Parts: sequence; C-alpha cells; structure tokens
Amino acid sequence: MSNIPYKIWFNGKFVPWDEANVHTLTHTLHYGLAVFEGIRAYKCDDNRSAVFRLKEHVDRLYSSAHIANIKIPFTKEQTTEAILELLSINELDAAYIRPIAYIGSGKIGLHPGDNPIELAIAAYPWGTYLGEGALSKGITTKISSLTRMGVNSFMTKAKISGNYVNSVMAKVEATSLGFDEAILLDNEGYVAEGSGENIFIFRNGVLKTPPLTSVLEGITRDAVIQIAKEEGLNFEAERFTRDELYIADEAFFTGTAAEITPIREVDKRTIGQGKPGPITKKLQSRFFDIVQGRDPKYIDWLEFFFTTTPLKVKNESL
Ligand code: PPE
Repeated sequence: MSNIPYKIWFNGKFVPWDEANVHTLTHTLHYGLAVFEGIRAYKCDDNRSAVFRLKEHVDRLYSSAHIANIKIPFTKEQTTEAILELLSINELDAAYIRPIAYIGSGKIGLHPGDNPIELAIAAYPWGTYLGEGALSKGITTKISSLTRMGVNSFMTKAKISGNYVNSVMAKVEATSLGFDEAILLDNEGYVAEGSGENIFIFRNGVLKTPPLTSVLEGITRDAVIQIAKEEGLNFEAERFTRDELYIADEAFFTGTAAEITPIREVDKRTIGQGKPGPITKKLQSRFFDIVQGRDPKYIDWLEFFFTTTPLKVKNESL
C-alpha cells in the first residue's frame, strides 16, 4: 500500500490510488498501443487554480486516439468534466494530470479485436521536471545515440505510449552518462526534440524550432511561438544541425512537464554564457505569468477552478 491519498478516475468511477490496476494480459502492456496526455494545473491568485490549455490537450488526446484507431468510450466533454472533478476530489490546487486510453485485456495477439478500451485519469502534484534548479540555472544535455523515430514508422502527431520506448532509452542513456536530458536527431541527422520536450534555439537574432515533421506538436511549443511573435522576435520553424545548436546564443526545452527549461550545455559544449540568456528568461517569465493567470491577454488559455483546501501531500517523486 502506498498511502497516496489521491483518487484515480477509472472508466467513469473514482477509485483509490492503489486500486487502479490492470491485468497482466492487457493488450497495451504487450504491444504499446495507448494514447495519453500530460496536462498541468497551476495555482493562481484568489484561491483560484487553472488548467493550462485544457481544450487543446483533450483535443490532442482524441486526435491521438483517432490516429491509433482507439475508440475512447467517453466523449470529450465527459473527459474534460472528469479532469476538473478529479482535481476537486483530490483537493489539488496545482497538479500534473495524466489521462491514458488503452486497450484492455481479452484476446491476446496483435489484433486488438473486441478488447475493451479503458480510460484512466490520474492527477497529483509534480514539481520541476528536470531537477532542482533546472528552471533557474539550466540543464546539461547530450545528443542521443538513438535516432528519433521516423514519420512513417511511428505516428509522430500522436502521443502514443509505444513512441516513448525511443524516449525512455534515450533518457536512461543520457542520465546514466551524467547528463540531465537527451536530445534526439531525426532520420536525416537534424535536431528533432528532447526525450519529452520540444527544443528551441536563439541564434543571430532568430528564434528557431524544428518544424512539425518528426516532432510532437507540442502545446507549450505553440504557446512559446505565440508569445515570441507578440514580443516581436524573429521566428522560424526551421531545421537546424547539432553544430548550429552548439553555437547557439541560447537554447531551451518546452513541454508541459518541462515548462521552459534552459539548456546550458550540449555534449560538454557551453551554450552562450552557460546560463539562461535574456530571451529564454523573458519567455519563461511571460509563460509563468500566463499559466498563473497574471496576463489577461491569455486568459482564454486557462480553465479556472476554485480551491480552498491546500495540497494534502507534497510528494514530488510519485
Ligand atoms: N515532445 C515530446 C516527445 C513530448 O513527450 C512532449 C511532452 C513534448 C514534446 C511537449 O509537448 P507539450 O507538453 O504539448 O508542450 N511530454 C510529456 C510527457 C513527459 C513525461 O515525462 O511523461 C509532458 O510534458 O507532459
């Protein structure tokens, strides 16, 4: 028993954390076809909290399911409602939210047949993704020995569990060698993304991120592009090489979990001044103002919910 006090929304019911389990013959466990999301809710002022871009995340979950041929037996509205109810039942004023739709147990063998599609949603506190000081000091990275999967081998527009075999292996390789995170190149050798983040560089006055070919269509990536344009920055969705990354003035990752994490080193080469640069810091501070409800211009990106109770536990290592 874990003593974790949070409930999990499981196929329409709220169940205790320790009871949200699967059978060993779950189809997805064997073959990796499931779709999931990572969503964050932030504490704002006035006892209010807000989920960041909830609609976009729920839309992407259903797009992923459409690509994967998984028919989620709940509507988008039911899923949205379930997420908000779960935050309230768990008395969370800030959280990471993880919905997953997977193919349950039944027939074994590649064809999923009539196996049931299950939907589970967890929500729990999750602090800084890439370690203490990552947001303020930046992190170290390594170009992975693994290549990001190609567009017709894996469905890169979908957040499919099996895609993450590539990410998990890259992450473990990089951290076992003493780096904080991996950067994967695409099939043609251009920079693609981190194991769980999109990547940006700022060089010679231009902000660049790889185009949406072999990378996930990140919702944070999109937010950063919109903020950068509003700031009047020159922006290009353009491929770049690992050596251009080495000589960038600034580099950073974006993602729901990673938020905006500065990169201070790639393959033992210092990036810029070896600390978060002015563009990264500006985008970071705009981002946190937006997600915490301090920027009225982007209020439409927030789904507010009210909380009065503080977090029950602060366990960042769940
Ligand atoms: N690329 C990948 C491969 C990726 O997994 C993520 C999110 C992104 C880009 C950024 O997408 P977005 O969150 O929409 O801005 N990674 C999720 C899972 C991380 C995990 O460790 O699990 C996340 O950030 O929630």
